[in-house]
Amino acid sequence: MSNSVVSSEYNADKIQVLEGLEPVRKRPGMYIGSTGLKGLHHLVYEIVDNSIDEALAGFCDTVTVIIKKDNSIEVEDNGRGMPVDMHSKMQKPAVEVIHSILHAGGKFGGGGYKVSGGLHGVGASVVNALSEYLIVEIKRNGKLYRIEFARGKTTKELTVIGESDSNGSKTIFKPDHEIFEDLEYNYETLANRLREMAFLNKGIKINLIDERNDIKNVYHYEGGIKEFVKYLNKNRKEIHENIIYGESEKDGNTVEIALQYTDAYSENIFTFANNINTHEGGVHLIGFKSAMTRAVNDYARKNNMLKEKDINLIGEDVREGLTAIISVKLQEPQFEGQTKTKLGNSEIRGVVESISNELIQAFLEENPVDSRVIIEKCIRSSKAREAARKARELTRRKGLLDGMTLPGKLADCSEKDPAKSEIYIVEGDSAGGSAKQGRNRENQAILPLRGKIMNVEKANFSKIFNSTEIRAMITAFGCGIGDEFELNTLRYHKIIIMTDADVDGSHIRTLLLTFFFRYMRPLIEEGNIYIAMPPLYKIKQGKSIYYAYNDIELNEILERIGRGTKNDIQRYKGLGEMDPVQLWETTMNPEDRTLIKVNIEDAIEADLVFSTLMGEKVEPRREFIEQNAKKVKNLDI
Ligand code: 28G
Repeated sequence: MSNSVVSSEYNADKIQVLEGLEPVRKRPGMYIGSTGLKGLHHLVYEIVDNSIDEALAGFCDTVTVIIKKDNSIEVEDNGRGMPVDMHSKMQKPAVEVIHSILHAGGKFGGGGYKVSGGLHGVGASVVNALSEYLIVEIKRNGKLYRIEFARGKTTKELTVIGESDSNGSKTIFKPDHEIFEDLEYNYETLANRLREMAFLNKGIKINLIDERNDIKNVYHYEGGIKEFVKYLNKNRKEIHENIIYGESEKDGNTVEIALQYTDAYSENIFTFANNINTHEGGVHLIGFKSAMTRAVNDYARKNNMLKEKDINLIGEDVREGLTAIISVKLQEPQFEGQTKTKLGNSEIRGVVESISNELIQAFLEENPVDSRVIIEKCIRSSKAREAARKARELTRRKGLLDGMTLPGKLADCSEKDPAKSEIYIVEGDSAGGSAKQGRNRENQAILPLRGKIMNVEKANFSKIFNSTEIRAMITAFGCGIGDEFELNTLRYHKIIIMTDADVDGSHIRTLLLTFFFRYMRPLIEEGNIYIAMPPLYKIKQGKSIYYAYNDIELNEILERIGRGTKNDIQRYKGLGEMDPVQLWETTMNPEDRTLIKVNIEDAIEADLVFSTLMGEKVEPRREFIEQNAKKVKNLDI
């Protein structure tokens, strides 16, 4: 059970007895979120969390995760070994109780606490319930013990099978095909989470081994989140050398921060509570932000870089180009928000604020060279923002940027209900023309974009805001941008990117996704962004016309209709080559079109990809493209 209070002085009798495992098999989604790939991977995190807890308690330093050939998983740690003593009420060994009772060791046990944990924090019993088999081996008391389960039921009682001169726990489980649709583990998914775990829990060594194809990785960071910031900035230009880092404890809550400025324009702050990525932010983020603004202003004034007449730097100025990790570990985290990833503990806000303020202040005092560069950067951001505001006011007075005026190029739809409306963002005027003619004008709006949109990784907010193409999107979508983004006023629930199926098209798509990711992220998080799939080939045989969306389909069609000289195969170079009717039939008609929903599972990976592909440094981009030649094709889908 993650995030729950448990006894530190272990005593088998203290385990809370709630219920058997039938409810888990009946409604697996309730316990692991889904029975799709996400849920499948979640099983591993639950088991690993238990090893991490043992490490955080100070009894273990190495965890090894093995993906076996048959997609079963082995997790091993060198902790104390799970307890094997008899639970007096249950008349079962503790390890059996841990694996066969839901909420065992749960909330009301008293004593110590558990820090690590997945969002759904469900523990070994849930993994056991959802596994075709699960085997536990324990090295403890000089002995080697073993117990076996199948679908949550004990199949071999705990027995001593040998001797051992070390301690530790090992669990092997095979997810149940009766529960999970897909049993194939994804190495990258596990690697990303385990790497993150290693960053967030400094000193713990996590080995990941894939026996399906002999891939191995070791994640071990003595520097913890300081190294996390270094990793996130590897494709950016740092503007000062030393990473601001510190850790402090108050009333049993620990706060750890690491930050560094780069020459980028966006801010990149990732927050965690008890090792869980708090995507929706919360009190720790708010506390950190106000500490940051205060510490930077105080230092700038004290050192006369801000004069008496100057007004204070605002939060935005102070966070431009900032990469930061905020990690808090608390006794009883309260998770709120739509996806339960917003930290709610109000008492923590002040704790994070005062600890952050102290740490940042101390760094600035002790590192005058870094400090000067940082303050100068913040003042530059402030000046640029002020200039942008003046420019905006000027244009507003000229009536160019009336919030209500929709862009001239937009062909709007007549439907007013956003839930029934969609907008196609189309590359180029000629394709835009075809789309306007071919569309269903009732609920499909068309916004043609001229040329490439601005690379938002290389421009500041005011420049971005002044781009015609970007302004057209802001007004058409109706929900603002950046900190003031408001999803509720979105005018179309589907925003569909329709670009040519060539290199330029894919570049424009990446530019658009980078913009949405940096400045309109809720659109991606809420699943409002889609990619249209225009066909690659048109095959004509007599009067019949077929469309193929990839080479495999082309071959299938040719097999079906028979290859021959009477086939006329056309490879589309761009959307412009299709007439309005063809565009409608192949790409826009909701009855038979294919749309790919853009979802960003992992904002940290996405950040790395976007900063590599769109950022200033050339070398990492070249390396990335060489290493991921295959992935780049689909990276943005
Ligand atoms: C191999 C797969 C994943 C684990 C331990 C060690 C203890 C333990 C685990 O206690 C009761 C107490 C603390 C959760 C504790 C051993 C005290 C004394 C332990 C693991 C519940 C269970 N001796 N190592 N559980 N508590 N490793 N690795 O699961 O909090 S689970």
